Amino acid sequence: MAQDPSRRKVLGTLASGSAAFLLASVIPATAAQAVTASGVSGAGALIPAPASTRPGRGTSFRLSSDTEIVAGPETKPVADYLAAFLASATGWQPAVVGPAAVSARPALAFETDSGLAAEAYRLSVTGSGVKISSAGNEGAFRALATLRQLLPAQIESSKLVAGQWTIAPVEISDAPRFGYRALMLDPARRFIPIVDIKRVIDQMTLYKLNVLHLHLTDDQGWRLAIDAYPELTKTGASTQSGFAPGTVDPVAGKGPWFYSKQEYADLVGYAARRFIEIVPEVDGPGHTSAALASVPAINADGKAIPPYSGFDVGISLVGLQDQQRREQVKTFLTSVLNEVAAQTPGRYLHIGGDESPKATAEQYTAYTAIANDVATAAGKKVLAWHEWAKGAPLPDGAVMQYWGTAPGSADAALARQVVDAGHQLVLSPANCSYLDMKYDAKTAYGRSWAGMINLRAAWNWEPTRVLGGAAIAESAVLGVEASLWSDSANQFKDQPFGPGRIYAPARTYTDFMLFPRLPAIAELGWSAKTDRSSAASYNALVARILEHSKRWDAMGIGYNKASDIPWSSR
Ligand code: TNX
Repeated sequence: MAQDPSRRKVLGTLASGSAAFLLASVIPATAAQAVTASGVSGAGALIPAPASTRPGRGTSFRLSSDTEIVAGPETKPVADYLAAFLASATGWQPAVVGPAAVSARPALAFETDSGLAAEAYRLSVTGSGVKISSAGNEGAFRALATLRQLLPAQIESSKLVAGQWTIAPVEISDAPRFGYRALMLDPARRFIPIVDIKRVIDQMTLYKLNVLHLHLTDDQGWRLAIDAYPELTKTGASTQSGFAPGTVDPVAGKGPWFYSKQEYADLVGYAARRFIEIVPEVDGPGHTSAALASVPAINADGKAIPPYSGFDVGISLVGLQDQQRREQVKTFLTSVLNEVAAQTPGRYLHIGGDESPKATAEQYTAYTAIANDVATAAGKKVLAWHEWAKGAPLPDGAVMQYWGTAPGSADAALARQVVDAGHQLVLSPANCSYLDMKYDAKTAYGRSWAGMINLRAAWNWEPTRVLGGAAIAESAVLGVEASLWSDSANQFKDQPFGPGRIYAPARTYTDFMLFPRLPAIAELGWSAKTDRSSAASYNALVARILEHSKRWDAMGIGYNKASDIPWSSR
């Protein structure tokens, strides 16, 4: 690939961002040496750090073959989930019993406290039992992430382990800073089989993430079945970045590569049982080659284009030059967004809007007006990349996702206007949370147009300050997102996966790019605002990450042993 249009664009329009760019890409040469491997464990190693932790008194809790899980009907689903989770590594299937049936033995008990917010919980560990208090299942499920991390790392193993399952006494009281803590995956560019998305969802649960944003459509592929347009998942799904029609994906086999309605519904349910909301994205008016190859009527000249399997961005635009074309686009979007909305229990439809250099301002406004109306009529709130705010007036409750890199830039000013108009932002500044960026110059995959993002850069940013100038209000931030794009998922030079393999399997790429950085961003979304710039706070994070890497080993996660982290000292 000779050109990198997104990089050109960023350097062109966000030139004033060089300071932030440098900030994110400079890795102190001494970072590895600076970290003293003061081992942390148990409550001291929790990620995200809880709001409050107090050492408990007395003896440790010990899980044994006859430990029961106590739960009323309100939290039975999460109690059952816990029983199944514990069974894999311990080989014991704890009985889930109602509060009336409690024996004298130390138990894992759920209790309801309707005074707590939905995701908040208290967790108390003593020798006589573990008690989890929450308003309902959601808070109980977040507490499970903490409970898992308090148990030895081997509890994550899917195979039987002869372990000593004890937890030191502790009192934790916890609630999230932001309600939207997201990861974005990009199956449009590099297809991700459903089993691998579920695997990522399971990884997300350990870090209390609660939104999975799926970038389902782009130039290189359309991945969700739409009954009204079967061609979208024939022609439109016959490509990936680097996979022309008819080529074979070493993991996913021959195309077309897409999710049937049944598979998507199954995925949505799988996520929902883990209290993760799916936010589907249908991108436009640019990033639409796959749709343009499948639906002639939405092309400016009424003719389908050939399917696209390259690596560029900013190359496509639906026909918007006159009223007649706009009607065609509206017909298309109405069917598509209604079908997607009908399959999406969540609140939001993400309707894209990024990188549409081929659209005039007037055409862009026309598209955003159509999509806003259709999404709203389908009963969903609009989520879109921040450029969307340049278009038609935003509907009530619309949320803009800021991906700029430069505090004080025109993009940041646009995001600030959005806030001033009373809308919230999801923050995914590309130089901090675009996890398709390399960690450092040695990283085998990924890109660097927004800088390199090592663990420190992924963690050391403050959501209310990314626009530059005065901090925006806490209430203007819906949350944060780590975005793992895949348009260049194949771009590694050293081919670490054996002779002839050019494309990493999707799960190899997600494991490597998400770990260790995703837990750091999850902490930004959940934990209280704090100064993350000091060496001491960063060293403490590294100590926790080192401890967590044992857990990733038990989970079979192929994380990146980035060279600025002293893995050997764990
Ligand atoms: C920009 S920022 C994009 C994506 C690319 C990504 C690569 C934004 C909303 N769009 O189309 O995949 O850069 O880093």
